[in-house]
Amino acid sequence: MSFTLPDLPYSYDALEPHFDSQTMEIHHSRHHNLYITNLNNAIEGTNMENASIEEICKNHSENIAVRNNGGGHYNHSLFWNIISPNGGGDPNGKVAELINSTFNDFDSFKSKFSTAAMTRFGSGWAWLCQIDDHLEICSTANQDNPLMPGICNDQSNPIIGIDVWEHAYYLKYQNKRAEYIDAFFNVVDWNKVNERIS
Ligand code: MN3
Repeated sequence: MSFTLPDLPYSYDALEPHFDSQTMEIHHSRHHNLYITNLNNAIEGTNMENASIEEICKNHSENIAVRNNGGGHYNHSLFWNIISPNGGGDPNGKVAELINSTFNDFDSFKSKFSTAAMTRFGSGWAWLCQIDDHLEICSTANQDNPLMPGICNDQSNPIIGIDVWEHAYYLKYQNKRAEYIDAFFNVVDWNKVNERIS
């Protein structure tokens, strides 16, 4: 079995003006696609060929090609699915309850999450993870993610991830990562986030 690039559940221009069409197209069709090609090459002929992408991240991150490209595939698949043209606004449902019980209120959460995304030096990701009945924020380098052992809390269930590689924002926002993070909150789809809570 090999991995294939998942279609986006919306068009490349659907997140305008927050995420621009050109960035979305290059990010999905070139960057994400290359991680998949490289992942398939790295697992060909190994016992990873029949594993899920979650199992690969959890159990095979000691292999650097698998770690970088498996993480790249998992992370981008999650990212595309928790943003949408229906995003933005205040959280609702279970995630709203967990944000309020963990961080007191949405603004406090937003501030802590934005700081994690701003202070990740170089390329990487910031995450909101569910661990049982509370939430934790962490950030990871490169294409690492919280499923990989010893990175965040090993029990983490990632429910939000933001890509802070420059390829995610440079065409529209240049070096202004803070503006890109603000824009992310206009596209994050709380209904999709709620679907990830276990
Ligand atoms: Mn990316």
